[in-house]
Amino acid sequence: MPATIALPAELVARIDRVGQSHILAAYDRLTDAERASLLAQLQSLNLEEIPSLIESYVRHKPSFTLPAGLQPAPYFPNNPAASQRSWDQAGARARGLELINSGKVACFTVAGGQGTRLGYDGPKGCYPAGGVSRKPLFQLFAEQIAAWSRRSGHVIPWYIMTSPLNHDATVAFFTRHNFFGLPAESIMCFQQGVMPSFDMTTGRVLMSSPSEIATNPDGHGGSIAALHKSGAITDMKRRGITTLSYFQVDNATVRVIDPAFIGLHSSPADSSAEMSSKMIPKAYPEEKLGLFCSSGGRIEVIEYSDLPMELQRERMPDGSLRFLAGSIAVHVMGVAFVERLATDPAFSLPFHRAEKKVPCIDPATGARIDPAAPNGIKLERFVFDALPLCRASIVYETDRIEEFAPIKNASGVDSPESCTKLQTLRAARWLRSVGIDVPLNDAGEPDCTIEISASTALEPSDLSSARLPRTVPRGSSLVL
Ligand code: UD2
Repeated sequence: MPATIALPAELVARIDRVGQSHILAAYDRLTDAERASLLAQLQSLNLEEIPSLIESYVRHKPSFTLPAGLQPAPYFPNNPAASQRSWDQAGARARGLELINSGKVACFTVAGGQGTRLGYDGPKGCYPAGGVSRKPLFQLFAEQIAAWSRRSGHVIPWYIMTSPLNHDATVAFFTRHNFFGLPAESIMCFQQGVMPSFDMTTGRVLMSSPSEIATNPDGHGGSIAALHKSGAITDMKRRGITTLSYFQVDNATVRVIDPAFIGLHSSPADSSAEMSSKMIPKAYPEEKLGLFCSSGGRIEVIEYSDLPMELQRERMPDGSLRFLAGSIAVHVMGVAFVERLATDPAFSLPFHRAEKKVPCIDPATGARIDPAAPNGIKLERFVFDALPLCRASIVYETDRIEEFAPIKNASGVDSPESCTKLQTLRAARWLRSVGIDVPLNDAGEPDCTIEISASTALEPSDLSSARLPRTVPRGSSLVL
């Protein structure tokens, strides 16, 4: 049957005006289903912004200007008694617990990324990350959320941002695993937006097939708009949630809820309760972590690829790095703050440009192109660019072993192997704190693999009431 869906003349004119008529090159040969899908995709994109995006990000590489008077950001040290800045840890924890126990806190995971570096075929949250149990990342988080829900007497809602690339697979995974024991209605998966990918040389929008524009998720910064558009904010307000605990899907040991951090975030003396951040001291200048800086009294994160290396290498008289505070992408966000930004017509976060290999077709011939080198420009927004929009924002230092074990690469740094090692180091530390010996090898590292389940302990003090072995055998693999 010949296709019948005609091209609206007004759409043809708009596409011509923005210099992208190749998008419709194969329209006459498409089936009705393909035509409908291409028209729907075109409707969802902001065509009119394309020429300025091409001009600013494809034809030119935006140059990074170091903000005037840039300084390292001040932060609350992990040791509350540190002379540099002492703070009331018990008070902050009590304030955080009050919010958690009154049902005002929800978790928010950004899980829409493509995870290309890991080379895992599936949503990253499904990756078996438990050092011994091989529990998937989503389950590790779910068990913490379940434990906090039991403790607080409130079901803690969990919002998960996916992307069109992995939404269905993520939802199917949760359904297949019975939501890891959490009430299904307490989990809301919603999709972030996408941006067209551009041809690096011509500036034209790339086509992934004759009926589909190649797109990429619009970055974790897309979460601010997506939280609003999806109805998640409305859902939060209905449930009385005021505070979101934000974390990335790739960090196996992240504290999905941290009372002291939430308490610092909500301290009227220090913070606007709009958006706060956790940092770890960078291990070495080249470590790939965004850096917390301050300029004009505002906190901001400058990506490691933007901050000049001379600055990243600068040291203080005591030998520590001057720009020390590396972002582990853990934040607390006020629901009112997210709503204020998302509903402000003037609000937008800047785009960041990345050169990537984007499989596509040649629109003239329809031939498939699997590029061996980057051929495309992807545009993404970063959530930390919202920090300077806060009236005040705090940064809180945490400990790498306690809560930063990301899985990003298949091997080496930030890999499943380093993640398992960090889980063991943390478990060994917690066990030692309650007097249980952990065997060490010649390098002084645990000579065993240990994983402590969130249902056993969320923090070391929980172990004092747990049933634990008296010793850990050398070379053993244990889940406690
Ligand atoms: C991020 C930070 C880096 C440091 C590091 C800590 C950026 C640009 N850099 O590096 O400074 O804090 O994390 O681990 O953020 N995601 C989405 N949608 C998207 C893109 C990403 O949900 O469109 C999620 C993704 O699923 C993951 C997280 O955002 O949970 C981080 O994504 P990434 O792999 O792009 O960030 P990375 O590791 O380069």
